[in-house]
Amino acid sequence: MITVHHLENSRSQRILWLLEELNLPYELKTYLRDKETLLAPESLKAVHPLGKSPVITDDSLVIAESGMIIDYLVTKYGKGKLKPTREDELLRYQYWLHYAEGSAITPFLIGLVFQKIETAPMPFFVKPIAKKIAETVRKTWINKQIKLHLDYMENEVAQTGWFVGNDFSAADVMLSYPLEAASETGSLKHPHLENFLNKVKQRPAYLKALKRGGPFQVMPVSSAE
Ligand SMILES: N[C@@H](CCC(=O)N[C@@H](CS)C(=O)NCC(=O)O)C(=O)O
Repeated sequence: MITVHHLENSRSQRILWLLEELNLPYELKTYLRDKETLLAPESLKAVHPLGKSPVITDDSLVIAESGMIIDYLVTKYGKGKLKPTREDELLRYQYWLHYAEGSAITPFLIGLVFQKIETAPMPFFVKPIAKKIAETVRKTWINKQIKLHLDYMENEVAQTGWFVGNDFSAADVMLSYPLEAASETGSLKHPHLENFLNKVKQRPAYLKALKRGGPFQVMPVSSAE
């Protein structure tokens, strides 16, 4: 039996969605984030030493990392669904699985760190300095990198409406996360990517996963802020 260790408002939403796309039965164990730090609870470390989500168990197997989990599920249980077989498409599919977590999400995560720096409690005379540093990094690096990646993905998706070939694949599930981050932070001004995101968010499996996993925010904000 597959069990998804699902942290609220997190990347594990993608795993629920994929399981719904494949119509596979699974057990759901939900973990709540700490309200102030937004970190996962210690109990998740009993499943995997890093204590991050997503992580799944499949009987005695423990599998972590979104891309690895997605490829494991599609390869083992997909019966040919959501993964291309043509060699050129398979290479492209693998590329996007790595790219989503290895490249596309990075500037958003760094943006989140600088947002934390700006809003952290500190002596009043330090605040303007912290704000200035955050602003500079945002202007000179973060925003430019986000634009670079979004422009690149816009161009790629413009070809067929999907990231691989003519059909929806598990690579689209992986890439939805950085695109949801872009949409939430207001940086998504790309018609093909917006169209892609609207399309996937209307898929019955996406909606079913939301119902099962609960409301989903990519960039949750601490209640301590
Ligand atoms: N690259 C990993 C990232 C895993 C990760 O950082 N997950 C976040 C949730 S989106 C998490 O567990 N955060 C809570 C924590 O770090 O305590 C993946 O794609 O699975």
